[in-house]
Amino acid sequence: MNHIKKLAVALAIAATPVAFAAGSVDGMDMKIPAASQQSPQPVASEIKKIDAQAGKVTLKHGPIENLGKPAMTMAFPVKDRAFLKDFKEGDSVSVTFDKVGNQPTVLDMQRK
Ligand SMILES: [Cu+2]
Repeated sequence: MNHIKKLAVALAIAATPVAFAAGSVDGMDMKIPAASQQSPQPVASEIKKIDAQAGKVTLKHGPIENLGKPAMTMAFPVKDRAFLKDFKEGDSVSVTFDKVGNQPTVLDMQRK
């Protein structure tokens, strides 16, 4: 009777580290890609055209990693069109992009 109890305890101890290790590896794999995709990073861009009335700016932009977009020249809506008056065509800027209502949008723009 007594040696059966000892065997059960030994099996429980042997099984525990295996389950623990498998769980912590899964947790690490899940967290890294989710964190790197979500935070917008400033993107080096050049202002090609400003349409203050429409609240749009045409930018030659570098890769936008948080939106998964390659470098190209295209028009974006701006979140706050009032700040467009501080810029002119040809300015080199750092631009923060994110999706607003599923549309890539300029959140912030700083002259370099
Ligand atoms: Cu683009």
